[in-house]
Amino acid sequence: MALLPILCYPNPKLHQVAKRVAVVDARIRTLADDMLETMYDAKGIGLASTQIDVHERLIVIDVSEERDQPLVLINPELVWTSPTTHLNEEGCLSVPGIYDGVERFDAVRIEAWDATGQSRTIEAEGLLAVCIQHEMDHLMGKVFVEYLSPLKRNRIKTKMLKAQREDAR
Ligand code: K1U
Ligand code: ZN
Repeated sequence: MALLPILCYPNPKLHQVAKRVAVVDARIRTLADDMLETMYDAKGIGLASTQIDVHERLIVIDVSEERDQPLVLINPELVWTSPTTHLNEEGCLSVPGIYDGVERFDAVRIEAWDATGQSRTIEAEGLLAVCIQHEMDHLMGKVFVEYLSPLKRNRIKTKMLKAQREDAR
């Protein structure tokens, strides 16, 4: 297992659109294990492959209190969304220290392959539904700050670049 470096906003690689995984093989299973280790280490509830500069449709999630219910979702596709939405406070491991409200569907149904390559249907609500939508956005090259106003987004961009310059010193 290995810890992987997480790309930070506004890195342009975060806007790359991920391609479908062709086959679930040992490489993909190792990638999923490494992503789970990286997510747990960073105290996140989710991580998309885009965030670790791999542009194949793979996300990992664990929203359980005990951090013992890992989900590996390969080639996730949204097949149903609830008619209602809700404003949720979100954070992002690629935008450390920034939290803001994003409007998301209250519930979603997705189809995805699991780590064995088996197709599964998952119905989600609450934090799991929010996290799935956030991670699927990453696979499409979208970071949650893009839902915010241009003014807020530019302030966040400036803050992130300043922090990255100081870290590089
Ligand atoms: O994709 C990521 O960057 C992970 C992100 C997932 C996420 C958090 C909150 C709402 C939607 C998606 C995180 O895990 S951020 C850190 C975190 O653990 C957290 C932050 C706010 C609320 C709940 C958890
Ligand atoms: Zn994120």
